[in-house]
Amino acid sequence: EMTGYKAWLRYETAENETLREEYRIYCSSIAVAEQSRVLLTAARELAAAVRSITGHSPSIAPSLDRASGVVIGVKGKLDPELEQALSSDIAELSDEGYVLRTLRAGSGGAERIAIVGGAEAGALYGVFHLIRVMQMRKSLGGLRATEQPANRLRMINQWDNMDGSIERGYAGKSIFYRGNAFVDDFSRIRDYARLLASVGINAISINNVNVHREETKLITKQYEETLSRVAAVFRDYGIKLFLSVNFASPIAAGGLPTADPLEPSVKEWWAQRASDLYRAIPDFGGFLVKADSEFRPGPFTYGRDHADGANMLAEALAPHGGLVIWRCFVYNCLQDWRDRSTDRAKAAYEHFMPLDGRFADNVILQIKNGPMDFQVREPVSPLFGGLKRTNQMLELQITQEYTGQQKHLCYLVPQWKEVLDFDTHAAGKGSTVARLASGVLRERPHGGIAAVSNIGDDACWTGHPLAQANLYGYGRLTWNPSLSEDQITAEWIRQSLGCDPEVETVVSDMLRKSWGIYESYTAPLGVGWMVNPNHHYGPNVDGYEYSKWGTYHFADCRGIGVDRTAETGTGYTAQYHSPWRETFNSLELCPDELLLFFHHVPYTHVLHSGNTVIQHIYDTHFEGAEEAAALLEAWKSLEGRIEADYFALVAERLAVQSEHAKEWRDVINTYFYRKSGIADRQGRLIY
Ligand code: GCW
Repeated sequence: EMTGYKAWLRYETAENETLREEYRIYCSSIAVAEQSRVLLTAARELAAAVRSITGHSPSIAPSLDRASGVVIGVKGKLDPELEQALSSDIAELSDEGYVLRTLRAGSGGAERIAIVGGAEAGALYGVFHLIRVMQMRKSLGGLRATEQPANRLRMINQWDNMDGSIERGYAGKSIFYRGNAFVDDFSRIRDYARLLASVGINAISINNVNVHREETKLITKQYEETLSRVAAVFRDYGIKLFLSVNFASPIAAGGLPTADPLEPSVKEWWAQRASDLYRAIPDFGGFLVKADSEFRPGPFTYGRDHADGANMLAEALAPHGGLVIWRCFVYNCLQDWRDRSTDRAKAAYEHFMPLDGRFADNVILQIKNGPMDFQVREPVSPLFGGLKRTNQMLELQITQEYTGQQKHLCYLVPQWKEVLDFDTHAAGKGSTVARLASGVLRERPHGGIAAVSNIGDDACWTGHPLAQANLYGYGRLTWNPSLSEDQITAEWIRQSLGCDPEVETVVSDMLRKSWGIYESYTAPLGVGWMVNPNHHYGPNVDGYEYSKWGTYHFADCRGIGVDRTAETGTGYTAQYHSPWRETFNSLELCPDELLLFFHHVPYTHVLHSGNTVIQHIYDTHFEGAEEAAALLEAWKSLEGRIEADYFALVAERLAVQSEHAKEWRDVINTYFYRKSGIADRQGRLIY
């Protein structure tokens, strides 16, 4: 067994005999009446978990009679007695929702567990809930849970290329492709589907949004048969398949002279592609599109706008119930660094706000959490509060492009919680990103969350074994954004590393602090970047300073930061609703952690913390490097409590982080000492 391969589905045998016996009795048999694929998946998943946790194989049968056991079913198709007993629990259940409940079968009957989905997928999620309870070593007596997912779309975006590489992947090669073809053996894809379904993911796009030559052909006849087999693997786990498409496909794959979205031949071509795809995959999800972004083709070539482009694809997919997910990561990536009037942060809002209300009902705009690009700290994109009459989806990045590339520990659940909880004030108090993305606030027909995956064919999936916690936490948050960080962390640790309280204490502390630690030794106070160009790993303060990418910090001998205020800066702050526009615009009110994102200040500017900016830079970088070293020490205290190979793998990564944090510390501190000429008050070593 490869180290870390089972991730949070380890199903360790319960050591406590009483609990083990309880689980064995409750789960001695599994009844599933309907022979649908997803319900069979659910029954098999539960049987495998019970076998592993209790050492006994449950029987799987169509019904339970009066014995104890687990009934897995779907609302409206239960036996009448059970349907009656659960009537109030299941009344409001949506398709993907479920009821999980311990109850007695008739008078004198045995206690049993009912898992009832609104539809099949709900039952599968209910099963994974039950497995989670057992893995957390909790009693099954008195279980009564009703769950509904907060988001309709809970999606993963793979940035996999068919040559087997993964854009911004830090965990090996693709599990989907090798040598410009699909892999022959889908068993790893199936294992991935299990992991995803276990945390509630229901959609996946399987190729990079930068759609290259071979990938452009994925929507043609050539790949129909293979794709339908891939879709079947995911279908068993309630996950819909999406493809990223090249907007210029009519030219590149169809031999047409144009890809103009208003050209009838172009529309026909896409409509034909769509109907062929749906013949092969009747529940195909739809297209994910990166257009007119970082040199990708798009409607601009033809003098059309994004609504023209998206709606044309939407029209092709609509007859089949498909969706167009259109990314808002659109900005000028050929900026002149001397041009101070252009602000990349403003771009998404400027491009898409004027189109609000023009997108078809089956179009969803996918918006990155921040206005720049997945930096360790950014404000929330103002487009979330802006759009009123457009379906929206939040895009997060699980893969750690700018947060240590799975060499550094950086648990992103706290960052995502901040994003989801951010109150845009778009429609008064409580207009959170979570409610805008789900579509609840604006009563939109579609919405959800997508994130760029962090997995590859690495033995433990994620390069850094502890980076599995990010994939786990992401899924859980898409299901329920109000889950607390503590709960998610505890769930992940117990299921992945066992229920040793010492392990839980130490690892949860490491995870909780890790984002802050990473932030403290990298780019300061929200300014971002300062990484090496292209690969984005490691410190390079001016790496992007004189580039075309619109990513500047403007440090000179007096100060640093980007003036985005209305009065003297780029005016970006005006894209927010009150009170954020005033808060961010004001030097006094702006939160410290975002100060340099919004303001250009002298190094001697005093923060709310009471520290000057320059001293803050020195302090956080010295402390951050120390805290990174302390992560390794904390982990070492767990030696013997964690499986040896896993322990060694994590220790190795933490040692790399600890060394590399010093590199960050010294490069950043030296740079600012040389720029500012201001000494560290504590006289520590700066080069
Ligand atoms: O920041 C950039 C990444 C690109 C990525 C792009 C995007 C897929 O560096 O690698 O391309 O974001 O989100 O489209």
